[in-house]
Amino acid sequence: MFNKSKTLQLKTLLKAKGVSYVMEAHHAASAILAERAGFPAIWASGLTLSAALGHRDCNELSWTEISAQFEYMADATRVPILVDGDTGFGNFNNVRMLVRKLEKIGVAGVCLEDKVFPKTNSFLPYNQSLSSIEEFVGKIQAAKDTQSDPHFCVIARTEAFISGEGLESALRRADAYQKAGADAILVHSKKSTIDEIKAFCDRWDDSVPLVIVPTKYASTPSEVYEELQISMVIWANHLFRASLLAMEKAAQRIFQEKTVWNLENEIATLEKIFDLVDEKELTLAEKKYCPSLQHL
Ligand code: SPV
Ligand code: MG
Repeated sequence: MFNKSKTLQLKTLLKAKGVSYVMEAHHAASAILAERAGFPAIWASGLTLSAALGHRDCNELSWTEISAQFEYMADATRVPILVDGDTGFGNFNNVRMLVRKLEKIGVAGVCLEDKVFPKTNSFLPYNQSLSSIEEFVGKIQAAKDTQSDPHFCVIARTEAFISGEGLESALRRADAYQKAGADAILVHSKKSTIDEIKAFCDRWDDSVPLVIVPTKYASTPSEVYEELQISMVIWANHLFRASLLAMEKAAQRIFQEKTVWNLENEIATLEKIFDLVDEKELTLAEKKYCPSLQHL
């Protein structure tokens, strides 16, 4: 798998029969853990990446600031990174700049959503206006025309259900986006059941693969994704949520108990940190390239 370029790896996953499961990461460490767990691709989530930097998911951070984070993630892993590109951080011209930058830093694909800039996280009950189909089609075309690697993936995400526009609008938008060149359609829903997604799948013509984000309808059994012939399922925020709770508990306990000793067996060892950043590799390289270095 790893002799394929990252862009081709992502495209292959999108086109493959069966469901691929993709895990969220918000920095290099979480990306490495997702890869080591076996996930074949990583979702660079706008929500968790912003939150990890102390910001809201409404484009408070600039695209250059978060691109720096994407680059750390791409450098640290061999599986493809699919970037949550929000609305493209502006108009079609910002989309072009974004795609150029993402290709340069080794990102395999971008997902663009049809909201207006600045966007608001889909699970907040306000500011969910959509851009016109015409404007978003222009952004998809601009992204596809800009990419230099033919395998770089542009996924068009419709927020028609999120905004309340409903099924007909979702289908109309998705159709226009795939005709504009999108490699896949992400259809999002904030319902606690998969009903909206199922209704969409029943009418979708399968012209391009479908991607979903079952954060709110997380109780859906995975067989249902297979039945609906979903191509990619994104677990969009779960590593961040897991770490948030673990860190909160540790901070509270250490503060209350005035010692770290009681936690020693419940937190990662130092060896685990050294392993995360592959200290062993450097030791071997030192022996090869700098044998005079003293090793205790
Ligand atoms: C993200 O992870 O930032 C997403 C998915 O875009 S959601 O939070 O569901 O909008
Ligand atoms: Mg997002």
